[in-house]
Formats: sequence, structure tokens, C-alpha cells
Amino acid sequence: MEEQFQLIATPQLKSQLSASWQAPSNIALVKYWGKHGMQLPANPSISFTLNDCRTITTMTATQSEKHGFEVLLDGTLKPSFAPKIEAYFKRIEAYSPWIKNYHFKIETSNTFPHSSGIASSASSMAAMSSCIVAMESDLTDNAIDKKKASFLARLGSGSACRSLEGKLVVWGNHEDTAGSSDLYGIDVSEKLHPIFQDFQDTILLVDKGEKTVSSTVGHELMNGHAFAKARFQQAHSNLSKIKEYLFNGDLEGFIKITESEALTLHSMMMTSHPYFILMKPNTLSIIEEIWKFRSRTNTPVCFTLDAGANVHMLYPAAHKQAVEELIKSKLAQYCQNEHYICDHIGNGASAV
Ligand code: 2P0
Repeated sequence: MEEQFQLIATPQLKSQLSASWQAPSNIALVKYWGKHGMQLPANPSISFTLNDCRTITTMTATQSEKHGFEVLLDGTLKPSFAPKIEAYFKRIEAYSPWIKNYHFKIETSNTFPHSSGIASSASSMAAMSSCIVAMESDLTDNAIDKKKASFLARLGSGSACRSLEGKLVVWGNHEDTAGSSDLYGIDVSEKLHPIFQDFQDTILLVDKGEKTVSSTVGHELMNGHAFAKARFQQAHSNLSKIKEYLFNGDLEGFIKITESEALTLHSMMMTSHPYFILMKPNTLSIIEEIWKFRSRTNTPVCFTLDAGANVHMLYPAAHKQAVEELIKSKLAQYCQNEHYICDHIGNGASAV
């Protein structure tokens, strides 16, 4: 299967190549937590593609005897990014061997604050993979292959493969999802009900610091986890259910699965060995306020969590004002410096 992404003939090299792409972050509804082999997910996941939280990357490749790269964030050299990018280049080299003949300058910037607790790995790996695929298309004269961009992004960071397309993406083999694959994300937004098309994601920044446990370690702790088998099965059935709700416009069903998935993700962390907690007291205070508000006003707003303390509030655009009032009056006080980011569903990666 992987072979389909291997470049067969060595293309005629050009002395210089360049590409500029942007890619957004995404928020999982059914969570990826656990992996095996070369970045293969233990269970399928589904996510909304975001719009405003993006990474913009320009890559310039100069033909060289020696492969290498330098990476700049907002114009400043970032040697600390090197190990992750080095590992990425090593993994993708089998599929795009021409990269070995170039030195890369990687210039990147994020639209969201660097230290916001929002992971930039999904958007940055998706943006970088888009650049690689765009340069490859320049070399081979083939059309830009977004599926390959998703495949390469996965090798950089699993969830990144869901950031190429909008608005709703499934990653991982799933019986009920035609065309689904462990190797790349697929766009399933064609049937997305209108009520979800303009969904908002307001990210309440409870903790902007570095996480105490990385996602990579968290994934590893699912190996041998006492509840792993049941959890992976549950993700398959939750994915079938949530797709049905997303396609037929069932907000109530959507809320149930989304919130349960967030709490299940964190309960896996709390029951792994070693165990850990990424939620903060303010995370729970916000969740309680959202539940109180929903039962008082019937507003279809729910929460989800990433691997961190921040809370993502999901709701239809029609309820923007009511939710904004709730945030200002009750929730902002639980955020670091009262900071939150307003985002919404978007369309994935594109050239800039
Ligand atoms: C997700 N997360 O589905 C889940 C839910 C966080 C919580 O995928 O090791 O950065 O690079 O493949 O993709 C975060 O893990 O992990 C993640 P790697 P990744 O979005």
C-alpha cells in the first residue's frame, strides 16, 4: 500500500525549487490515542479542520552534494526544531528520494501564539508536507498529490494527516467509511449536514505552558494499557455513530459522543502506567459551567479536549453571541490572562 507513494523514476533535478503553503490545525472529535509501527493509528479518528489557527511555510531547496536544512520561526533560526524535522526527512526519504540532493531553507510562522498550549505539530507538518509535494510536482510535472501530502504529514505527526483537507476528515481504517486508510486522512465532508458547516471552535487557553507529558509518550502508554482493547473498539463504534449524527444534523447525538470522547481520552491518561493528569482545576470549572449553561438555555454548545488543559468549545455560528456572552461573563476568568482564540471550520491546506 505504501508503495503507491514511492516515486519510481528519479526526476530530472533542477538547481532550485521553492513552495509556500499554509495548513491549519484540526480538532479531533473521535480521538487518536495509541499507535504502532511507522506512525499507524491504533484506532480510526475524525476531526474538524480549523481555519484561523494555521502554519505558513516557505521552503526553498537548493541543489547540493549534501542534504541538510535550516529552520526559521518568524525569521529566527530554531535549532531546537531540528531533531523532529531531521526524523521527518529520514522517514519521507524512501518516498521522495530527490530530497537527498537538496539543502532546504524552511521559513515558518504560526497565526496563533507560539506558547498558547496549542500544538503546532499538525499544522506545521501538514504545511511542510504540502511544500514537499508541491516541489515534487514541479520536478515531475505531475499534479499536486494531496493524498501524498497527507501520507507524508502522518510520518511527521499522526494528527497532521487530518490537516490537508476540510472540513471533516477521517484517518484510520474504518469498516463503515469507504476509502478510509491508516496511511492518510480522507475528506468526508461531502455529506456534512448544513448545521455543522459553520461550526465554531473557541479555544479557552487554560494553560499556555509546555505539557508535562508529550503526546508521543501518551501514545506509547497505550501499549499494554489495561483498557486498550475496549477503547480501540469503542473508537470504531463512536466513529460510526458520530458520522451518522454529523450527516443527519443530530446535535444531541454529536454532543454526547464528542464530550464522551474527550473524557475517555483523559481517562486513558489517568489509567495508564505511569498515570498522569493534563486537565487543570480550571478545565473542570469550565466544563461545569458549559453543562450548567447548556441545561439552562438549551444552547447546543459542547466541549472537547486535546492532550492538554485547554478547552475547545464547539457550537453552530447561530449561537455565537450567546456563547461569547457566557465566555466573557463566566469562562474567561478561568483562562490564563483571560485569553481565548475564536476559530471555525475551514477548508484545509492551500498554496500561498
Ligand atoms: C488527536 N491527539 O486525535 C489526538 C487527541 C491529542 C489528543 O493526535 O506522536 O501529535 O506526532 O503521532 O498527532 C496528538 O498526537 O502524535 C494527537 P504523534 P500527535 O488529535
